[in-house]
Amino acid sequence: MSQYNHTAIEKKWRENWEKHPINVNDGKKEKYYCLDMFPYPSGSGLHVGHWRGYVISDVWSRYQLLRGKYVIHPMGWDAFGLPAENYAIKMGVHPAISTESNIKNIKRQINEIAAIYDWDMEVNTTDPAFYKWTQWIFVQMFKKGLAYEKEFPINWCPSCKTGLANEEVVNGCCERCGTPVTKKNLRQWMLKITAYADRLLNDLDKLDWPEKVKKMQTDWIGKSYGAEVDFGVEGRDEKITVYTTRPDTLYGATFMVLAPEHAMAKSLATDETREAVEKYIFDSSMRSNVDRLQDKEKTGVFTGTYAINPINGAKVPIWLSDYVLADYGTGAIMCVPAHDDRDFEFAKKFNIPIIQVIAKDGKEIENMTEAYTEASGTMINSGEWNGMESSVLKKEAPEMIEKRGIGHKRVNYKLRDWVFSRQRYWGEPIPIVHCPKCGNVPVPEDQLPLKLPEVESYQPTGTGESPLAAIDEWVNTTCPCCGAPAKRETNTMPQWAGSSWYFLRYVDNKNDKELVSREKADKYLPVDMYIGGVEHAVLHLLYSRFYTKFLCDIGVIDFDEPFKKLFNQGMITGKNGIKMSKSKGNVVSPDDLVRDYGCDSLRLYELFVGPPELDAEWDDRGIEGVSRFLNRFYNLVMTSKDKDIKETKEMVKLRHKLVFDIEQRFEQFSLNTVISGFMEYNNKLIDLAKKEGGIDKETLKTFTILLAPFAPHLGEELWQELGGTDSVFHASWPECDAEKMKDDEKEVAVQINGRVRATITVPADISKEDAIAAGKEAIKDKLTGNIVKEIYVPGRIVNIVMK
Ligand code: ANZ
Ligand code: ZN
Repeated sequence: MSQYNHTAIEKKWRENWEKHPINVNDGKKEKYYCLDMFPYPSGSGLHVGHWRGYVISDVWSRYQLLRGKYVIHPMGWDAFGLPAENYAIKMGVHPAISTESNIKNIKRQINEIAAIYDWDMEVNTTDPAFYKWTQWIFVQMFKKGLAYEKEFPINWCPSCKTGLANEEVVNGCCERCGTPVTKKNLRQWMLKITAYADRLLNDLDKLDWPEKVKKMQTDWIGKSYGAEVDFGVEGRDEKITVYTTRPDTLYGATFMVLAPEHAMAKSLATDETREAVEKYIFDSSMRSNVDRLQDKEKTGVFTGTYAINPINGAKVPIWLSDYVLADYGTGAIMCVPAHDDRDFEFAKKFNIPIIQVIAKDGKEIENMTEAYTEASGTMINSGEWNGMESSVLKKEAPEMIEKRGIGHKRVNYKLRDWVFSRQRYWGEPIPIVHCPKCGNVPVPEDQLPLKLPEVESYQPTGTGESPLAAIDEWVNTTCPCCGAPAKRETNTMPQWAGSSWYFLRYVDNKNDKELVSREKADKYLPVDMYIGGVEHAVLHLLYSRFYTKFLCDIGVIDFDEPFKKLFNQGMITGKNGIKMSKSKGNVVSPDDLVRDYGCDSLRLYELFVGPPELDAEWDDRGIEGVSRFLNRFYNLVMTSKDKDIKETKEMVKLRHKLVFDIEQRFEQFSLNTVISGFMEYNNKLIDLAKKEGGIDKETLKTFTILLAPFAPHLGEELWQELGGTDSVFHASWPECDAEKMKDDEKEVAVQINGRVRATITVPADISKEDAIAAGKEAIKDKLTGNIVKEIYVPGRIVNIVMK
């Protein structure tokens, strides 16, 4: 068996594609936009794990090409952010310089994949011609009141020395560096993403996305229905409003808890409790959210004051505890220990009465050992509500409470406005001027981009100001409105700013008048298929949806969801599922594998390692198998092509079955089984070739087309060997004919005791059991006696012997 020369073949076709591009927009074809999540150009380059996503998207793109589409398949760079800046701090090199050299290197590596990226569409978020529009969007949001300033305690990473959005805090730690996040009072720019909460939630229904990701966004938005209930305060005129999603349990509220930050917390203290209350408030303010959330033991302090439950006039003690969050609901809750876990734990610890108001299994429990948290069961101990079903009451109670004048219906969201400023250098400057007379004035649009100035020190100040604050010439400016001396905003945008809209820019990346022309947007957008890792489920993917909706609202584009379909690929890990990283020394570079086996083999192997949506452990050795398959197919074609083999029924049948199987698996995105399918059919064809002296051209051509998206170089080469004059990607995707897939059939006589009673048609290769069963079915009304023997003469007779 001869070895195909992958080096020569791959070189030949790369050069050919350079000269004759295969993905051309003739203005007539339907567009298909297949997008990769664009990479951050890090210094360490690509490993085999990065390859996988790019191979998946390229295979899918080439498949669409064969389906007759014009494929939009762009690539770009998400290049602002901390790593480049940290590198600058360490090496004293301007981030733009290290970014540029990283891009060069990664681009070279990406080109090794032989993907059909259209580099004419390339974008780079740090290019002023690009971030002009990132700033422009901010200005539009500012004008619509969606970008605003606010001073409040934000998440602060003491190591990155910057504020963070809620989405960037994972289990209480900085998403980037893992340092526990603390709070810091800072003036911030905020984006009012909450104004879009309902649309972001409801429109998830429109999307062909993995359910898992939709659920994560749903939970993140966290819409809940309930009521605000007003509790009076004993001996005072004030009242305290709580938010509850379980107003049905109102009779069971035996205490109340306020967040230590609640405006009334301090004032509720009495002379006896003041010291303890103030200490508790102070201690909580010193604790980071991580500590507060990870608390094993509930802590709290009694204020000495009582509230009045408005439903029954019961006197309930008011406590402070940091398990109640200041910025959710009203920052105060009514506590129902019988039906809420946290309240139960708290009540047990501080000996507060527990009143069950929903029967569990029809009973009142004598000694509760845990809360009964389900909203199902009959109401008890609940006055006029007794006997009602709790799930019904849960829905009706808000209205009842409203009618009684003790509260009102209320919908709440977990989603918070987006903290949009960062106290760092390497980001888009926020285009705002602070004027003592005019207030915040946006930089006029014709002065955008507002370019990032050169600085001497990239070091964050740690005081909550960005390094830009140290450049007087930059900070001091004049007001665009009144001309008075004014100061520039010194914060920059978060790393997510550019990636929230970059996909719109690819299709019109050189337009200096508009973000994207409406004509091009209508023609080429939105994205049909978006491929990337699942780690972006609530950050990038939520922000992008928000930006798209906003740009739709102001008429820039005419659609309000950016990504119709989403595919999350799994990660490639080293041995034992360990993430590939330089520090672990388990990074596998694609370079050697490409050299030894060729790009096509590595492309196939990247997909063969397992279902594309699942993580997979990398093992170099497996690439031998796919490489052997490609060689065997190559040899089959080379030995058959000049023999002019006439197609047999068997060949036709295999051909149609092949198309059917491959297409079905393709459409289900089961790319690993497409490849195992190729291997199976190749073996069948090789067996058949032994019998028939070779395989007919039509079958070989069909196989070659199907294989081409996976192994594009070899696909082109074999297509040419089989007489193709144009690119294989200009052939059309083969059709399969169900009729031709059918196995041959035979007529079989069905006899009883040797006398023919019926004839049936069965597949030629039917098994004995199936033939007999089919025969018996055909004569079932005549099978009256005891069957003593069943005989099948293959392809001819079923004989049932009866007594
Ligand atoms: C009484 C009650 C009884 C509650 C019961 C639950 C179960 P979601 O679904 O997340 O919106 N809550 C309200 N504000 C809070 C805050 N700022 N910090 C901590 N907890 C808060 O949860 C709403 C429920 O969480 C509310 O309903 C309230 O407790 C609590 F058997 O009120 B519930
Ligand atoms: Zn002014």
